[in-house]
Amino acid sequence: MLKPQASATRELLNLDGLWLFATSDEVDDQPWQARLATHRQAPVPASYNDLFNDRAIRDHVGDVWYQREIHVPRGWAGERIFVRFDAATHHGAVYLDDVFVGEHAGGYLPFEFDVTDLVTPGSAHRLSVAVNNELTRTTIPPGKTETGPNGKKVCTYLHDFYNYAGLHRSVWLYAVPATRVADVSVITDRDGAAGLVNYLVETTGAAEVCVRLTDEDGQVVATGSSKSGTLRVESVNLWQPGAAYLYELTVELCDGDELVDTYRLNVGVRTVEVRGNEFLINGEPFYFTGYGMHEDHDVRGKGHDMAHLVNDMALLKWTGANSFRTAHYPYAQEVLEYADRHGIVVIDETAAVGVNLGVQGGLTGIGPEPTFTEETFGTETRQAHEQHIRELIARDKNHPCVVMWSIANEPASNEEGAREYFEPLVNLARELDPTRPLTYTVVMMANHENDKMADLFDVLSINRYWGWYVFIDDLPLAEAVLERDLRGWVERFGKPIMMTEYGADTLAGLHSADGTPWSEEFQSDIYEMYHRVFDRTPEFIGEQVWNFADFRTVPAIHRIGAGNKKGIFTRDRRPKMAAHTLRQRWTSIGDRKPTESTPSPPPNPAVDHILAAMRKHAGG
Ligand code: GCB
Repeated sequence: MLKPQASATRELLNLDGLWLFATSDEVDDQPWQARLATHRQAPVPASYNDLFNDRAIRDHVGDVWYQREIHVPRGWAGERIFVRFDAATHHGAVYLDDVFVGEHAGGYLPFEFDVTDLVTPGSAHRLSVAVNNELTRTTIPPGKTETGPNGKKVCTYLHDFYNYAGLHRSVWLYAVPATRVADVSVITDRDGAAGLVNYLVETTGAAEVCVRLTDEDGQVVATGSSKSGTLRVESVNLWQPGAAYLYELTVELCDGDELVDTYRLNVGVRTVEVRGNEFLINGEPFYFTGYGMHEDHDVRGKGHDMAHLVNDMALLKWTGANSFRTAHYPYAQEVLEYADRHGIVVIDETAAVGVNLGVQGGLTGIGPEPTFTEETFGTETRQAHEQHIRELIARDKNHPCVVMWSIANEPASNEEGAREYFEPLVNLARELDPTRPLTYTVVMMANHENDKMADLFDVLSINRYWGWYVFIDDLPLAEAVLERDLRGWVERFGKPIMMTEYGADTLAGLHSADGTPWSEEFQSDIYEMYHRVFDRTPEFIGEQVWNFADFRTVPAIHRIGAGNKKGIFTRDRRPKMAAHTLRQRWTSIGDRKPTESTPSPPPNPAVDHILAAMRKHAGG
C-alpha cells in the first residue's frame, strides 16, 4: 500500500488538527447524521485517554466519535479522491455526510477509501469516524470485552501496556489520477560492487511505465522502461547500519508525451541473510544493540509526534544503539522512514501480543485456559492475524531499515496447538516476503524443551527476566540459569540467537549502595550480569533491552504510577544510570568477539532442579 504523497500529478491535504469529539455515551445512535452534539475537541493525532482529566473518557470502552468538516478543492474535479487514516486504534468506521463509507479492523495500520462518488470538488462535507477500542478473542491484539454489573463495558487484555485509543496518526484527503501507480515493490541485491534493484510497478489502467533511479546528488544512475525489471547500479553505495544511503526511484506513467502519474520511493540497496549462526547485512555479520520500544508519551499517549520521534532516535543513537524492535505493534510509517534515512536497523513486529492465556494464569494465580482452541484463540483469531500480516508487509516491504519480521510477541509456543496456529502464518509471511528472516519473541514459560515451533523460524529471539520476576534476590543464580537456558536453545536449534527483552523495573532517583531491586544500581548490575553471559555465547547476534523508556500500563500493584519502569530513560526521557552502562558497552562493542566459548556451563544441580520445576509448571 503506497503512502500518499504530493507530486506533479498528486495532491495531498492533511486533516490533522482539532476535531469534535464525544464518547458513545454522550451522543445519540446515529451521530454522523448531524454536527456532533458537543463543543469538546480532541487533537489528531493523539490518544484521547489522557487529554481531558476525565476518567469517564479515559476508561471509556466502546465507540468514540471524531468529526470535522472537510473542504474538497474545486481543482480536484476529474480526479480520484481518497480519504486515508494512518491508524484508528483499534477499529475505525468512517462516514461522509450521511453515508457509511467503510470500516477497518486493526489499530496500527493504515486504511483508505475511494470517496470520489461521495464528494463534490469545491464543496464542504462532514467527515465522521467512530473509533472503537474493544479487544476480543478475534482482534489482534486479542483481549476480552464484557459488560460489567453497572452496564458499562470493560476491556481486559493480555499485555501490560495501556490500551490507548483514538486517531493516533495522521488523516489525509488526497487526489490521484484515474490511471495511476497503484503499488511499487522493490527487492535489492548485490552483484560484486554493483547493486541490483528489482522492481515491480502495479498500475490502475494501461500506461507506459518509465522508472529512473537517482543518487543522493540527484544524478540518474539507472533507468527502466517496463513495469518490472532490474536496475543495475555500478559501484553502488550500500544502505548500511549506521551509514544509510538512499537512492530515489521515480516511477512515471506516460501516455505518449503526457505525464499521467508520478510517484517517488526511497530505496536502500542492501541484503539480509541468515547463515548458520549469523545474521548478515550486506554479507557482514551484524550484532543488534538497542531496544524494545513503545509509542508512548505523556499526554498524547500513542499519538505520533515528529519531535518525539527525532528526540527518541537521538537518544537511541547517543547510547550507541544500532537498532530497535517495534514492540508490540507496527509503528507510524514516519518512524521507519526516519530509520531508513539514519541507518537504524528495525525488527518490525505485528500487533500479535498476548496470544498466550498462560501468561494470564501466571499473573492472576487462576489456572490458565489453553490458548489454542476454537473457543479461545482459533481459526478466527488466526485469520485476523493473517490479515494483519498481509497489511503489515504491504505497508513496510520497501523499507531498507526493516531486516526481520517478528510475527508475535511471547505467544504460547510451549502449548499444544502452537505449531498448528503458527505454521500457516509463517508460510504466509514467507510467501509475501521471501527476503526477510522471521522470528517471534519467546516467553519465559517456553524453553528449549517444550517449545513447539522455533524450528519454523530463522532467528531465536528470547525474552527473559531471570533476576527480576524470578530470582530477584540471587543474581549469581539468575546468571547460571540464564546461561543454561540460552545454551539449551543454541544446542537444540542451531540458529542465531538474540535477546529481545531483559531488564528490571527501576525508579529513577532511587539509589542503593548494595544494589537493592528498583534502584538504578540494580538495573545496571542486572545488565552487566546478562552481558557477561552473552559474551560467553558465541552464537549470540544481539541484545535489545526492555525498554527504551518507562511507559504507561494498566494499573497494577507492581506498576508504580501505572507505569512499567524498566525504561533506560524515564517517560520524559531523562537517562537512568543504566543508560551510561549501556552507552559504555555499545559505543565500544565494535566487532563483538565473545571472550570465550563455554559449550556447556558446568553442571549445577540447583539450576537443573529449578528448570525442571519450571518446565513442569509450563506443561512441558
Ligand atoms: C514481557 C512483555 C512486555 C512487558 C515485560 C515486562 O515479557 O513482552 O510487554 O512489558 O514483559 O516488563 O513485564
